[in-house]
Order: sequence, then structure tokens, then C-alpha cells
Amino acid sequence: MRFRVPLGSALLLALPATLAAQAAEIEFIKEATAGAPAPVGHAAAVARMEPNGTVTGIREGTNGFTCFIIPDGSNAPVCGDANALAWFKAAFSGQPSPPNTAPGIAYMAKGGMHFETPEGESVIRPSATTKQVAEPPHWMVLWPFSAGETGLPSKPNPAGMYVMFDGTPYAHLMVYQDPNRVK
Ligand SMILES: [Cu+2]
Repeated sequence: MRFRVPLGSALLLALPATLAAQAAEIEFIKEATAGAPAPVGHAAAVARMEPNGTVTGIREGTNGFTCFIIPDGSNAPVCGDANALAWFKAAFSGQPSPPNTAPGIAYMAKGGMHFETPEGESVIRPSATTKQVAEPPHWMVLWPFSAGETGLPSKPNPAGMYVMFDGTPYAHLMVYQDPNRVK
């Protein structure tokens, strides 16, 4: 026997699916924008970034920032300006270096995660000997500073700042300060 769904029932079935998708999107926007201080997050665009660096817009913004979830399994939200977004896209799509001609600013108000070698150096990709290390709330200047030239440390340390991925095109300044404490 063929089961026929009347048109009315089909519409009723379709509606909850749409509502669920909308609810998931609202939840994603909430999680992603939590990466920045509220005034920045509220005005920011929101996007999804895939592990291969593909970006899909979810909503437009007005302040030049885009919030997304870092596709490294950490589920950490990040909100970055246009230079930062280009930097992350290049990193996840496997480009040898970021395209930036100016520094990018990115907020990670919920903290994050990185891979560390037994020597305590942070590395872009995990290996058999690296471990995952949690990061506190911080913000970043995405520009290839050199630890040697600046006198900055290349590892997390009590001073709160260091050059991550020192000596690589993806070197950048990590600042362990909570962006939500900005007045
Ligand atoms: Cu970093």
C-alpha cells in the first residue's frame, strides 16, 4: 500500500525542521561572537570555517570583524578583522604563508588550544610527540614577529605574552590578557 502524505501534513513536518535549523544558527552565532568583547561581537559578521579553510557567511557585520569557531577540534571561538580572517583561511587551507600585508587583530575571549612539543614549542600541526595545551582568554597580533629580534619569548610564560610559531611565516604575538576585561 502506498502511503500518501497530504500536503498539509508535509508543511507541518517541514516547519519544525526549519525552526531547528534557525535555532542551531542562533546558537552558533551566540557561541562564535562570544570570542570577542560584546561590543565587537555584536557588530561582527559571523561565518563557518571548515577544517580546509573554506568560509561560509552566516550573517554580515558592520565593524570589519568576523567571528567563527576555529576548525581544529577545540570549538574555540575567535573574532578577527579582515587581515586576521585572511591569515586563518591561509593557515587552514595549507598555504605556505599568510597573505597579510598588515597585522591582523584577533580576540579569543574564551581561550583556545594549541599543540606543544616536549620542548614546550608550539607547532601548527600535531605529531606523535605533541600534546594539546589549553590557552586562557587572549588576543593576538597576527604578524610574523621574531622572538630573537624583539626579545619576546617564544613560549608561554608568566609574562603573559610570547611569539607563537616563532621562525615560521605564521609567527604571531599571543597576549594572554582577557579581552572581556577591556574597559
Ligand atoms: Cu596563537
